[in-house]
Amino acid sequence: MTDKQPLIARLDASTADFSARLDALLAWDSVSDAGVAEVVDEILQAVKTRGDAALVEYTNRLDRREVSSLADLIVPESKLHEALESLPAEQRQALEVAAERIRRYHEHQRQPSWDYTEEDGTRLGQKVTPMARVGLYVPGGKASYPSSVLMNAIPAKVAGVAELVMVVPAPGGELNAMVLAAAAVAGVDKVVTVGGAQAVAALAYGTESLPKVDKIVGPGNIYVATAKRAVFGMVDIDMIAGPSEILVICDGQTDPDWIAMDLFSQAEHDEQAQSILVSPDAAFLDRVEAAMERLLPTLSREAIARTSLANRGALILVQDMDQALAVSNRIAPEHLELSVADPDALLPKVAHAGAIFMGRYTPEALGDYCAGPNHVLPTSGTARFSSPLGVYDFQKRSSIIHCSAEGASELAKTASVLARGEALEAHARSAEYRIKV
Ligand code: HSO
Ligand code: ZN
Repeated sequence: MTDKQPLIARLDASTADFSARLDALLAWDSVSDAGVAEVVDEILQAVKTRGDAALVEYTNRLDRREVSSLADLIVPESKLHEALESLPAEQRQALEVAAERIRRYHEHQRQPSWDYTEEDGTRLGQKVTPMARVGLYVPGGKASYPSSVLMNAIPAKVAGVAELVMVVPAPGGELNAMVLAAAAVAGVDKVVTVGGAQAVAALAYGTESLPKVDKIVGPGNIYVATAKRAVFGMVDIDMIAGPSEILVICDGQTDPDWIAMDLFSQAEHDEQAQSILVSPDAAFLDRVEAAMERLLPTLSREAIARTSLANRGALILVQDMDQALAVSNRIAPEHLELSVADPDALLPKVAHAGAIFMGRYTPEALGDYCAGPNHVLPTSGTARFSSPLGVYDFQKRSSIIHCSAEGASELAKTASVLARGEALEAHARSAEYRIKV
């Protein structure tokens, strides 16, 4: 026996301490920090009052740039197309295939306007309108993913957003060519190389050179998340994403190497990511653990994955599939893989999950890149009440009411009674004028 720390925790759902251990595993450090909030407030205030000048100062200071005006931070459209053309053919083609599939999927999500006419001729309905301007934040550091550019930008464009402005920090002037190429493929209208809270401020308030947007989407570090929270209400925001998670339910019949790699695909994202396997087959959990031991050292991001698995990973033994689903529903995972022979039999019992990957041939990685559905999903149990990013997040609704003379006369009687009950005289009389005598 060695006293080496295990690679991943083992839990048994039938033991008395299971619930407490699961709760401990699900806890994570959320983004809120008084020091950060103070810095962010100062930046928001500066950009709000001094616009372009403040944006240029912060960008020069924080991103090691030496530009003299905001114009220098705007990436010309020709650069986006150059970036696309400079990619190896294979990468360019993969981006285009992924973009096409994401677009096709999201086209199904468009919500149409609708109306109906009542017998008296009164027409009621709902008019759906895209947001006019949206800002997309793309991080500059380790999580600068071209796939996330596609996943955020394409639904906005499918919704009909006229102006999609992408902000991305360029530390030392360096930009990721594949991120720019993804922006070109997705139809982003403008790219500005600013990042951090200052970029969020510019999008929310507008500056002399940059238009104010209606909604800000996209992931970012704690400064970006704090800034998004602060401007929410003045503009809409998407969600404040927590660490990424995967939960795999397996009947024990899938190749353990496949399951090990599916768990790693989440764990390699960051140290706080969470990978959980649930199975009724104890011997299978042993086989997966052995596969993990063997395969982990072959990963380029071994250190990150190892930390994530040690801190937040788990192999959970359950009695049967019903218990597996109960555990999964309690966690409400961002990604749920049903690695079983008949996933359709389990699907009706899944109450909460951001995305559901059906069967042994549907690893999360295919959904992360190119299956079609969005990879921006509710994390940290928020799948209990929220949904994947979609076209509907970039559309809003207006109610339509068109009364006929006859319809108004009838409705006014009801309105008048309610208005007088609320002691609102003008409301009552406004309605009563429409009553036919
Ligand atoms: N799994 C991430 C998305 C992603 N994976 C981007 C690879 N690139 C969201 O949970
Ligand atoms: Zn991923």
